[in-house]
Amino acid sequence: MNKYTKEAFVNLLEDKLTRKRRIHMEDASDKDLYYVIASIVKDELTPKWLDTQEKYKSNETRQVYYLSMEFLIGRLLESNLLNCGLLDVCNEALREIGRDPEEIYKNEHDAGLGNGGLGRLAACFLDSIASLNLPGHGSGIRYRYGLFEQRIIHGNQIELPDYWLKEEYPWETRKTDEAIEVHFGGSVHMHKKSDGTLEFSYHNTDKVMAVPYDVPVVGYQNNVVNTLRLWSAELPQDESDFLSEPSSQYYHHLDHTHSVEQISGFLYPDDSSFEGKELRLKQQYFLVSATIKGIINKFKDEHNLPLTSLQEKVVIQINDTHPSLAVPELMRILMDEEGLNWKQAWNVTTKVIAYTNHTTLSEALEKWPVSMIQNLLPRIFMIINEINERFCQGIWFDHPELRDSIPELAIIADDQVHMAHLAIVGSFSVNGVARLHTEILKTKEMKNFYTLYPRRFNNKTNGITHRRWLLQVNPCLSKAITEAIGPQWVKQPNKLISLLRYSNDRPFLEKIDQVKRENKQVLANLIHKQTGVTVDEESIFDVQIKRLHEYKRQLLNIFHVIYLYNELKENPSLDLTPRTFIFAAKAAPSYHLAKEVIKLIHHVASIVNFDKTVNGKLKVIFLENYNVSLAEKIIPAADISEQISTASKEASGTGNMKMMMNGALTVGTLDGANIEIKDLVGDDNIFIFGLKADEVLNYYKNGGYVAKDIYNTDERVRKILDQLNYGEFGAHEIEFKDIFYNILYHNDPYFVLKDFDPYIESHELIERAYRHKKSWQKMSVTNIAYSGKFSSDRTIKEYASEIWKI
Ligand code: 26V
Repeated sequence: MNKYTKEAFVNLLEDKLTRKRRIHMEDASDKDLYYVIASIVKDELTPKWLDTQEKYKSNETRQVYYLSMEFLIGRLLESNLLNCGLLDVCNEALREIGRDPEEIYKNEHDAGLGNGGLGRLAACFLDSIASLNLPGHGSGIRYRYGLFEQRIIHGNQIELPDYWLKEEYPWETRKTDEAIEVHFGGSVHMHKKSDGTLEFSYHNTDKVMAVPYDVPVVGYQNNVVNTLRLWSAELPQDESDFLSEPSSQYYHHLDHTHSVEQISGFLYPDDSSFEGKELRLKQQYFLVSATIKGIINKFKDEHNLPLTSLQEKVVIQINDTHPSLAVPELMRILMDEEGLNWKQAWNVTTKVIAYTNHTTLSEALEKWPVSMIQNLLPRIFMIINEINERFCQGIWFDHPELRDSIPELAIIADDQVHMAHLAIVGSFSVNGVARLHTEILKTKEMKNFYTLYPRRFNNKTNGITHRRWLLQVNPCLSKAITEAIGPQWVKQPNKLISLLRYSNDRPFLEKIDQVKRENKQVLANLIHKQTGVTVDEESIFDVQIKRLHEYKRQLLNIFHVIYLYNELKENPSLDLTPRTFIFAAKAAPSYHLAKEVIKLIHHVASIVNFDKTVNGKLKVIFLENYNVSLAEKIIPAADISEQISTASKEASGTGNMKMMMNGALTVGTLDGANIEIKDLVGDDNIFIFGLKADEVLNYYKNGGYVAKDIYNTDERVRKILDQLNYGEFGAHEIEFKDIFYNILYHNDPYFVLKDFDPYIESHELIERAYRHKKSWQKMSVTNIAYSGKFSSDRTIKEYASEIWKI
């Protein structure tokens, strides 16, 4: 795949710089080079993009549409270069002309169109779908503002707007001629036709244009380029004409005009807690309606088939319930616009739509007020109502044993529409994202639905693209792996298992160790640059990077740090392996306790990092503005991966997989995919601690744990909590009463105190293990070797063969 020599690539750069940017190489800024390289990549991929789409048109197989309110894609230049087979030559060419590739690539603003795991998963899936040469399309929203940019001022999180489109985004192509009209509000008129059937028409709706912007999704060196279609909301042309002609509707329309562009204005930042905001509902319907109309138009264009066979050509995977209005919207189009009857439309819909669940946290479950849906989407509400009626009647007649459960199962109950119920009833597949999570869905959270539809439920353990998260972010480790076992692992990540043969190979282990040290050095430099704190590269880099949430228990981690600090204060000569605790996390803007934890981490850092008595044995670092690009720098340098959620709460986790793949050892609870990591690497290569899921769930059911008992009996815990309560941690008095009260007076809802002791014990084991360099390296290699399972290629193959049938 060596299309260019280094010299040819340098010439190409020179040529493009003069022609496109009218500038000489010597005068080109990093940004000039960024745009020029992006343009070279576009030239490379455009013919492949056209070919791929042409091929999809003519071939007869089913195509998958991945519908998601979030795609957290991060930067694309480096990964597109990699997938096009141009990364090495481009890097060499840049170095040849005295430029640092990294300085160039970082001119791309992260596309932060997602909150965390769910959005990043969607991005990894697109990479795998294209790399596996599967006909798949992503569909999302082109938010003008991505997830907020985080700044920390005196320990407080400040949110700034993320205007990522400020400068030209080179990867998108606007497709004005494929714009689609989406309708909100208005009223529905019903006519009885001569044959007795009903016909529905809509009046006085507010119209919004959904304009697609296509972003290429490049497969790994396989000539495939798929599409991520991001929809932008605009005012329809005739609506703006209307404004020049005042009428009785003038103010209504003026209001509408102002609200239209808000639909694709910003991404909601409150992951894992549901708020019934109307604008969010508008966003969801906007995505769903534009996507499904687009799909139907294409189906009619490309196939000479009746819409009753849509399921032969189309499958729609909905990423959580956020796009679950796909169910009534597809019904609406099939019936009102395409003339199918209910039975036909329902048959098609329930063969086209598949639903992935990503959380069992009750506060995250979407329930929209009936009145809101009724006003905003009157026809959609009628259809949901009918689905609900038929569903409840079906239980009454066909499942008398579940009659008492109808109120819990109903789609509409307590004046709310339960989107998860709608999604389950309206789809042919319901999947969880890790084995434990799926079991909890089947036996607890959605038990009755599982009784109704046992064959619908299935598990698809998450994965991550090893191309970005190993090959791209850790080139030196990748090179060492390839030198040992050959390059096949790149296309078949399961082949990483061959590394087991090297787990006692001195030179290999030393090589791996050296790479880790270099990566730590790079991260140490970044830490120094961003925080002014010097960290010891010989120390254990102990990393927890993820959204800040009580259930993820960053608090448990910082309690461990406070405990170690207290120990050192009491006994400064304590023999402790130096540790660097690295945190990065955004809190939802309205999540008070999460913000208090960020403040606490900063407070602890401000004391520990400058206290001479600890003698550099402890450092606490919080890196602000956690996003994909920052993750790419931290993950290759991690020794310890903190995956310490309250068991049963983390559906899967994917950061756990990324760090494992880069040789970090996990300290974690038996939660989400940690369990599957443990099953592979074995107890000796992971540090598992704490309550198990069933224990946690039993506590919730029966009560039985009293946080105060631990406060009263464990001196270490009491000391920490008192320090927080009385502001006695460190010299300056800062109190953390809300944290104190939440633990003692809300009875520690996430079991931080209950798991404290076993967590400390695990860390003592880690401490001892790290002293035996060779066995640590062996454990590290074992983790890398087994990480192949967590390539999203494996996950996507399972989706493709078991759900999508493509
Ligand atoms: C909910 C909401 C509520 C309203 C506004 C915005 C918003 C955005 C996202 C969510 C759902 C959060 C669910 C989620 O992100 N789940 C995570 O999914 C990962 C991928 O499957 C998984 O690894 C994590 O364990 C799980 O927490």
